[in-house]
Amino acid sequence: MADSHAPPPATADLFGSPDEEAPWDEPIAPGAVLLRRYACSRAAELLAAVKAVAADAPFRHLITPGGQRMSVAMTNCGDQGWISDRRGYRYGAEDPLSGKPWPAMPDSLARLAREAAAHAGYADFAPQACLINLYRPGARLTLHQDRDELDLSAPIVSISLGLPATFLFGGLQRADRPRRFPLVHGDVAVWGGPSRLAFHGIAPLRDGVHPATGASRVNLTFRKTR
Ligand SMILES: O=C(O)CCC(=O)C(=O)O
Ligand SMILES: [Mn+2]
Repeated sequence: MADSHAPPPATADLFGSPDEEAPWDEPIAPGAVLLRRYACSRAAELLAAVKAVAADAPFRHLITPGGQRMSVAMTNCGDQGWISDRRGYRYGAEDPLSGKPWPAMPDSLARLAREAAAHAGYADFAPQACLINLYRPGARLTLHQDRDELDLSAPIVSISLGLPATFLFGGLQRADRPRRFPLVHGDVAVWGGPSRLAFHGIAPLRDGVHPATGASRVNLTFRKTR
């Protein structure tokens, strides 16, 4: 073995594998923060949970009220799931594909969302919905507000896994020019308070392959719906 006496890298003990960085916070607006690499150490567990959810409630491309097929494929877990169709955007307790309740939110997901919210200054976040977005290269989410929730006092917690993406984060008016932030595997975005209704989106995903997810990006967005 080469160099068996070399000390382990400084982060090895705390963060599991030597190539994992220690997380750090990057505030981006009042009430909004990027928790850089916050979910890295739990990514494998999160992706296993996503796989189990998708086995029950498969990813599908929803249709917007305007009749467009969304480029991002979606599914949900939790008491409520976000859906879109010709009738509009809304939350519902059942998966319209199966008529059955959405799969329960795995504890690993709920726990991480709650901890991330608390870390960002939002104590006692109890998400009822976890929307899971699957992006393949070219998929995008145009600028929008998350405003289908009845309780806007709770923040949004959004975990990025797999391929990197560009997060567009604007202001409270659609016309406010969004700033662009790279989001990579394990980053968690939390926004609430004065930023709860900020316009945001994801630029078209670029080609690539990630060791954890292959040619895709997985995003988990946690919300208190009512
Ligand atoms: O994929 C992301 O990072 C953002 C997802 C999002 O904004 C949404 O699902 O409403
Ligand atoms: Mn959103």
